[in-house]
Amino acid sequence: MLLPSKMLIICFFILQSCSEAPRENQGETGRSEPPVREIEIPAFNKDSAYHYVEKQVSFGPRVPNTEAHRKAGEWLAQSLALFADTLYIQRTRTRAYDGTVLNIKNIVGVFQPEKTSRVLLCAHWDSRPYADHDPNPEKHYTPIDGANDGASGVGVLMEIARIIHETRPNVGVDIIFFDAEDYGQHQSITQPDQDTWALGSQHWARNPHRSDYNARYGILLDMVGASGATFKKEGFSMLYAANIVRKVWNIARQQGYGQYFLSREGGYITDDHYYINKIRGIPTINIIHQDDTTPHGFFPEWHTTGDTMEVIDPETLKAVGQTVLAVIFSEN
Ligand code: AHN
Ligand code: ZN
Repeated sequence: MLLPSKMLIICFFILQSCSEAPRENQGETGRSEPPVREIEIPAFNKDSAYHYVEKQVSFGPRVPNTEAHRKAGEWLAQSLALFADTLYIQRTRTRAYDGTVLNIKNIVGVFQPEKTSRVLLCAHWDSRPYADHDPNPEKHYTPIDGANDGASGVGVLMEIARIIHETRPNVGVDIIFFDAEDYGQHQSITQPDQDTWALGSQHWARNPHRSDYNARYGILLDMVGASGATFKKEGFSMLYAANIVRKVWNIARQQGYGQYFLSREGGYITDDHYYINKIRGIPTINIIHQDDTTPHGFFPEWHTTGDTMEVIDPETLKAVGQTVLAVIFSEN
């Protein structure tokens, strides 16, 4: 069988009881074998994804109310518009925990708007204003590059946008880049308030780009680019969308990425997906790098000036991107 070289073929074995089971194969044994559905999954290009990460970082720290943030936001919107069928820019002002009024924008790309069966993919595009976990205390108010914390998830989703513009899945897809996820309270504040994080997604969850918006489920990508990343089954994802976690982790294993997607449960992380679940009621999971060898539980350079392109490994971007593509293309 001849296939375009960039297509991968994955066979899914479907249970006999499946209502839409195709006709049974008569295998060499003459006995009936499980019917096989062949699904073509386009190949995720890790170098293209890496380039999208690098481009974001090249603007400098994407901290709300800065010139780098404005320019990066403009570039992101233009880039997503090249691939999406419809683009929404959602601008608002929001008050940060320290009283600063932030001018923020969420960027929404809609693919195949006519489809009612939809999947939401998202990541945050801003970067943290402070390296408040830097080993050097003098850096605790220095803005960070956020190559992994921010740019990696957006880079993977830009590459997916490029692909699904070319090769259409059976489901509609919405890609949302949330702003102001990482303007949460400084680490020096002793009384924690989780709601100071994820301001862009909180706004969207209360005011979606279409008032009737719905999706079957959502997938958030956060810190998906570090070399040797490990993704544990995050607490809120298991609480609100355990079946989606299982689906994604199974597909990751089938794709050969079981060393990244661990079959262990991780901590509860207040992140964009929490508000999508809680406020919007769309079951949404978080694919997030968790590491129990660090004091904060994330990758070693988290919220430090060390979160630069040096931590990014194209193989990790590929493991996540290829898995998410396989999930989307496995839907009817
Ligand atoms: C808290 O630390 C409360 N949330 C972490 C969410 C996050 C920060 N994701 C990236 N940066
Ligand atoms: Zn962060």
